[in-house]
Amino acid sequence: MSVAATTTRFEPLLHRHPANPILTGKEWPYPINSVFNAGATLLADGSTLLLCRVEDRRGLSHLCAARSQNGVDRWEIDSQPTLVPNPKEFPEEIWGIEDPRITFVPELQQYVVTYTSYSRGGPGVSLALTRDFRKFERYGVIMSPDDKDTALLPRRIDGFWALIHRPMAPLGSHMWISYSPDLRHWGNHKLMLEARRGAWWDANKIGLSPPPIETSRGWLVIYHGVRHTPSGCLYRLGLALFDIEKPEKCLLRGDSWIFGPEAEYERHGDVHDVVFPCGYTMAGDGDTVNLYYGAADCSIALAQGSVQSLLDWLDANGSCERRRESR
Ligand code: BMA
Repeated sequence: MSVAATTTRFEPLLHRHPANPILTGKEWPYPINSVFNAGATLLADGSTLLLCRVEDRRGLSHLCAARSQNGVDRWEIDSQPTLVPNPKEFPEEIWGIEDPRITFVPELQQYVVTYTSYSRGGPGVSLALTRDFRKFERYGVIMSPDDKDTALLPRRIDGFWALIHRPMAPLGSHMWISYSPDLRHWGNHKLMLEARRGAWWDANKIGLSPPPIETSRGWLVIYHGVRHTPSGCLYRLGLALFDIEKPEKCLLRGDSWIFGPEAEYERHGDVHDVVFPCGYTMAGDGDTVNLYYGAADCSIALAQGSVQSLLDWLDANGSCERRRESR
């Protein structure tokens, strides 16, 4: 690590929107506990859809859609839950469904939603297809527990669909990528990005945050790292870049986190010190990224940044994986 990296002031790459938090439980049309960790996408008419994780007053989560013309305010929230756990047909959803990520897949002309289904056996990964966020075709569990933090890449790689996910293992929770011919059967599993060890901010447990951003340089990945401290966990965000045709190959990874809990609504809530993005939209300029994140498991906030600046930061501060040296 260079001296400069340790002593210069960090210029923020992601800027909090002044209207933050942009959605809270107070706006909800029916009684809930909290709303956070939303998947995001642009709809065909240019409006923004957030598929929000809503925790009810039993502690179980479902998903609810909110739509806005500008992606910041005047949200039209479905008057009833949009996707509810259906444990009769899908027993793995018995304790709720959480943390959706949305990928629009041009080949299918559908949105693929991957989400955590909380089963008696632990959290697993489920997948559903939709054209309109009103009707869903559920595929059920595609990755058995413990596994979460998934998103599908928007197109096939060498003829196979590619899914990033985060299985939990006693030696650490790392990001993996798996391939499938049909979105149902998954194999060819590859370790994609490892949690570091020891004192690092992203030691022991990392996971994909929003779906990867496709750039001319590769798949730009914003991931979360979890630091365990005596007063609880700290969720922060880091950056890495992966090969466009071989997405398990890490090209660059930043050493320091780029965004962490600082604002009051991120520091204090049902779970303190959590920033947890599950979705982004890209602005018309093709560079501005609108990152939607759950704050302290209580509200949804927005931060904006430039893809070019994120890539420039990685060029200046990232290195290719140094597995043996750094851990
Ligand atoms: C993670 C996920 C997120 C949650 C975070 C902090 O493990 O379950 O849904 O926001 O913990 O509680």
